[in-house]
Amino acid sequence: MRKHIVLGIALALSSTAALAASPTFNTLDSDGNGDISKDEFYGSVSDWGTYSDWDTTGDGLIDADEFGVLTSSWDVDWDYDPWDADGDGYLDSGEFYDGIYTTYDLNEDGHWQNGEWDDAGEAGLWDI
Ligand SMILES: [Ca+2]
Ligand SMILES: [Ca+2]
Ligand SMILES: [Ca+2]
Ligand SMILES: [Ca+2]
Repeated sequence: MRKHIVLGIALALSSTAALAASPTFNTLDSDGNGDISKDEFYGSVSDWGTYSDWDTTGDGLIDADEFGVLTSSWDVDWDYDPWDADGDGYLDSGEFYDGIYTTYDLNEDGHWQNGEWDDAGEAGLWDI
């Protein structure tokens, strides 16, 4: 019983710290295996509000205009169409994070290694 309470407090503290600080490679690599899987990325990145930051209309979707603002702000040259996997003209959060993840998975092995993470950070996705 006592163990459970202590563990609960430790988890609460660590998740608060993760939210307050800039995300780091180690924060995202929750299983500590040296790369960031898609699940690890999805699990943490949604807490930072990145998607909602770019959804300026607040409809829960990123349209081509919002995407255009993002790419010019980050100074990147990304095509909207391949990101919109189901072709409905909007990016839902899954398509958005998939697009980011795939863009920076340079060796296309389905995992982010440290260098790939750095590249995404330098593009302005997070402060490093
Ligand atoms: Ca990992
Ligand atoms: Ca929107
Ligand atoms: Ca879509
Ligand atoms: Ca990779």
